Amino acid sequence: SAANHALVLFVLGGPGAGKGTQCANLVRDYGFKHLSAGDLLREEQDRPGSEFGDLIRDYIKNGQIVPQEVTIQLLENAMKSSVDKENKRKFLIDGFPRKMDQALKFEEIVCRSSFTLFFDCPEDTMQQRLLKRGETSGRADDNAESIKKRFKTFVDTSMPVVNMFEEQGRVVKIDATKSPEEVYKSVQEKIEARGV
Ligand code: UP5
Ligand code: MG
Repeated sequence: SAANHALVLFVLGGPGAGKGTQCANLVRDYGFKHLSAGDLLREEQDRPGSEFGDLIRDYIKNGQIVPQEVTIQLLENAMKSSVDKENKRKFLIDGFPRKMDQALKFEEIVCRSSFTLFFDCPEDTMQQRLLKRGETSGRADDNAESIKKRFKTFVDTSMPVVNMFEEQGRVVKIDATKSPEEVYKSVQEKIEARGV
């Protein structure tokens, strides 16, 4: 499969915790391929002729998790293309899996992750970041109402996934409240201690 000999790290954390920001640093310094599930869904939503456009738009606006079949297929395609076209097999899977069924299915049919980088951040900090970004991002879910729903989904649906990986000893937890530079320093120390 696309994932033969692949290295996969999951990158999780609440909305606005800084997943995308830190993934960009890791791409620059460690040669990872960054695959954001949210970015892939937004691309698919806007792709002319997509049969999933309206469905994705609706789920994202309401902070709900798009059915796993759609997201896993997008991730598999992107991984295959990365291997075939760029010969890149080290993946940061950002913002996924955020529901138990996705976690189990992905690890069963695509690839087991080495560990999950978990960005830990309180809601008030994340909310400030997202509202600020919402002034310019154009993201349909960067408004107070959607943010509230995203937080609820994160607590109810995504934290159980993080807790499962934690019980398996497969979580690297990062304090995501400090400056981006300080957060990244801690990321580097902790992943290098894990042999990355
Ligand atoms: N910022 C970042 N780090 C900072 C720091 N240390 N100090 C101060 N500011 C910091 O950062 C957010 C903002 O904060 C930016 O302005 C940044 O400059 C600043 P970012 O790095 O973008 O944070 P990130 O955690 O990536 O936030 P994002 O909004 O992307 O998180 P979400 O998890 O909510 O969004 P995602 O795109 O992953 O998912 C969106 C939706 O897609 C979901 O709600 C869901 O509906 C759907 N989805 C699925 O259905 N299934 C999936 O598998 C994935 C997504
Ligand atoms: Mg992001």
